[in-house]
Amino acid sequence: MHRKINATLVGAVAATALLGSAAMAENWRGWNIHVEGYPNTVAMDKFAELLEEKTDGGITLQMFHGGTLGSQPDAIEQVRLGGLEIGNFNLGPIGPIAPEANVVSLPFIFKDPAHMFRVMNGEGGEKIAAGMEAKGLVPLAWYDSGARSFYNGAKPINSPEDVAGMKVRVMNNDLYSGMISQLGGNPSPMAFAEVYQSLKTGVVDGAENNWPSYESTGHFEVAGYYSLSEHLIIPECVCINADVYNGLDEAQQTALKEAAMESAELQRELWAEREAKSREMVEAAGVVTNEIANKLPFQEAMVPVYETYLEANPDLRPLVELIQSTE
Ligand code: GTR
Repeated sequence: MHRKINATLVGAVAATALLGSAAMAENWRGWNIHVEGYPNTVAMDKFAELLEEKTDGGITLQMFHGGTLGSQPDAIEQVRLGGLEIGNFNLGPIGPIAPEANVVSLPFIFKDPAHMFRVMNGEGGEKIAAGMEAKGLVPLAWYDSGARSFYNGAKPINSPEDVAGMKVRVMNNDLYSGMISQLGGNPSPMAFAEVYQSLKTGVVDGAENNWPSYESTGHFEVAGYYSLSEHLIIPECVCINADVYNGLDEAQQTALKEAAMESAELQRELWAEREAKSREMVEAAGVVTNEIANKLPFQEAMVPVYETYLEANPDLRPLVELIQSTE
């Protein structure tokens, strides 16, 4: 009798231990839009590796690259709802959900990528992060995305008049549609994956992106003029579902943040290299890079875009001013 009870007890304890460890081991899934070898892809793989190491195998992350788990707006929703735990997102398509994060999508708000990082690593970045957290996304680190410029097949773009009448692909965000409209063009919001075919078949006349994305997607093959407007400098995040993050203990949260920060350091190094390489590569393939002598008319045309944003979000004026006054 005694024996039997003991055996049952031992069995029960063992089963609980098994269940316990199964429940404790976290197996996460992560979304990334970019192809193999892209700085973000390499850095997100590094992030997964570091996370597993720093949590002694307590958290594993399987990365899905190339946008195989869906478009970026869909993936952002998935991470917010908890269908996916992690995503490497551009703040562009997060803006429509979190007004604070939309501030980075105001054209020409940043002077250059270094200015963007000074803001994101300071008070401005804290406010933006808080706005994202309130919508279910916790940013763990910021990645570089360079500056975005216009490209098309017909001619170099030197003034807003050159954009007039053009159909231009933008990411899903009313600020970008407003930006193209103010230049006299027709905005065409569309998923990243559809842009190549749309450029090729003439569904759109042009698009805008940074050097590495222009190169890695092959867009340069079907739109050979790259005009250096550098109108948008948008940070990217390693973002996690807020409930998942808040459910972790302190040690795990620290491990997670460290892993993300270390991956971001790597991403920024790789980014600098890739920007130069991508430019070289597409120019060697025949792309014409066009320096825009005077960007002022583009900047002046954006006044109504700022007004619309501030009318809808009067409480965010101080954040806009904080960014503009950050040296
Ligand atoms: C890239 C960015 C992607 C995606 C893409 C796009 O530069 O890294 O996350 O936003 O642009 O234009 O859709």
